[in-house]
Amino acid sequence: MQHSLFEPPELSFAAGAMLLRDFAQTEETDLIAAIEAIAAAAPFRQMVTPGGLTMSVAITNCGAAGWISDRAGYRYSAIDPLSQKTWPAMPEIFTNLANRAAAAAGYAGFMPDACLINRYLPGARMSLHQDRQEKPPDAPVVSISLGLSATFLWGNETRNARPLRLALHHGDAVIWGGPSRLNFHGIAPLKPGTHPMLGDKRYNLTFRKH
Ligand code: MD3
Ligand code: FE
Repeated sequence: MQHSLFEPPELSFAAGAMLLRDFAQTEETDLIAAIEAIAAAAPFRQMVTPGGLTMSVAITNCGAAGWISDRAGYRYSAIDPLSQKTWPAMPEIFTNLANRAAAAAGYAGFMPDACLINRYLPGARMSLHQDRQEKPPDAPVVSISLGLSATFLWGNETRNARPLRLALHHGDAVIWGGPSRLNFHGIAPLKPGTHPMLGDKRYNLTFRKH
């Protein structure tokens, strides 16, 4: 991805948060192959929110626990509700990438045990929310973007602030920890496009300690 001449490759846009442009770029082929292997065992599916709406983003998980949603609420589960089996194991290249990204942002020793994989097609979005299901709320979250670019919406600790908009491109890593960990955030509706490796898709991996 060609970046603005005026944007540094590392951007600390909020206390405790850091954007690392292109951090995962050299691993793109292996990361995409790993996502596809996970999806072959635990297919992408659109979950229902506690309010009864079907999410536009399709998800799957790998690791000891996966993020799920249904009418009963949002939570982590060791069992995939579709297959009634455990989620696929977290590939070593995932754990290793998340650990290096966290260390580069000042969170040494991060060992994720859950990876949520979001799949966006044109029009899919994620409305402003907080991620508060994780038990150690102090552990950072590492996110990796692949495929089509998206507009990330970054609010503050309340839902009503006008969010900052930040473009996330293929290969970008963002690490969220410390004071920014519980901020509201979301993704604007994905614009149609064609990515050379992923076509009309965007994947986002989020590595967490559940
Ligand atoms: C900030 N995913 O899965 S990643 C999510 O691109 C989620 O699919 C978006 O929000 C996506 O929950 C944004 C960036 C992200 C992920 C988790 C966070 C930002 C975060 C947790 C706390 C603060
Ligand atoms: Fe989130």
